[in-house]
Amino acid sequence: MSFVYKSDPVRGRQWAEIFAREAPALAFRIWPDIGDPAQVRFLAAWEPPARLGELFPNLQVLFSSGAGVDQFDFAALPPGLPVVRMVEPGIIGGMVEYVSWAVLALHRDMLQYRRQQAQAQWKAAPVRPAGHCRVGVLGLGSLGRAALAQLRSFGFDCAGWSRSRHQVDGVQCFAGADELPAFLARTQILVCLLPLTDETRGFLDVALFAQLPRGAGLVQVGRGPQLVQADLLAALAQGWIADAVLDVTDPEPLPPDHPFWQHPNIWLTPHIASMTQPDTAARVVLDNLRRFEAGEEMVGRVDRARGY
Ligand code: NDP
Ligand code: OXD
Repeated sequence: MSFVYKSDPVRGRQWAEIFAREAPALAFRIWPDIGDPAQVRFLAAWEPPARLGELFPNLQVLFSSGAGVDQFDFAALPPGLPVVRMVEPGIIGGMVEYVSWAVLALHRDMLQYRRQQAQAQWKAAPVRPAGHCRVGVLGLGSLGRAALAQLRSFGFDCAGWSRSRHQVDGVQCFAGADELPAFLARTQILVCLLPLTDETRGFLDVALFAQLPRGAGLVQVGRGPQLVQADLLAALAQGWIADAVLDVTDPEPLPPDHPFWQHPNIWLTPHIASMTQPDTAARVVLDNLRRFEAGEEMVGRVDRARGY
């Protein structure tokens, strides 16, 4: 019985060490060294190979090596194959750091100070307490909730929005399309931590931006295709959005002449908000294998019909 890893091979070797220590009976193989395909029961991949069901006829679980699963073509996967996304402390910690940095940067006018420095300008803006700033997070999943817990600790006035109803300590929770306008109307810094699905593609558009208070900040850490780029440029030009921090774009990277690169009100980072950490991820996957064998629910099990 074997486990195939098909993602960054350097990180794969770190997984291999942990598997060898903690699950020596399970052969751990790094793509393309797959051994006998009929022996492959588990696959961890960012992009699964084509014709997965034919290649690995006895595959029992597909693990995403990242938090997102939008890179999977669900229709091409064997029907009924369990799919599990990555929910692990390393990726959560990285996202908490990035969102904290970005929200603090927007709250403390750091993009304005970058612009001023380029003009050799020494000009202070008033410092407002975090408690006077209303932050809203789209998505109350493993990453959204963790980011909100940290933002609360700075004292921000926090809210979150999700498809289904959640209760999160100290966070005003909104749910569903009906409550989106109220969530947006109160949100001065908007963080997007939604998965990419048919419903969230193009979600960050002019209609949404127009519901935010004028001069809002945007942090986009979900997926590039959720943002309508022309609408962001228009919202920035009109002042509906004051500044934006974008970690994800469509495509990645943007072409060299794309207006986002040189835009004074956009801070771009190259999809580095968070990354799966091999040591913690391998242990989480091993725990999920134990759960699978015991017939228990695996952490991060994806609802294939819902797309996340
Ligand atoms: P989860 O699946 O745990 O959470 C997703 C959340 O989004 C849930 O609260 C869900 O609502 C909500 N949601 C999904 N669709 C809708 C919708 N149509 N309307 C309202 N709410 C919706 O995901 P994670 O928190 O683990 O990750 C979120 C995303 O972050 C990933 O899919 C990935 O795209 C991105 N990411 C980006 C990284 C980066 O480096 N930039 C790194 C890692 C992840 P409900 O709770 O009701 O189901
Ligand atoms: C992920 C990512 O989904 O890095 O893990 O974006």
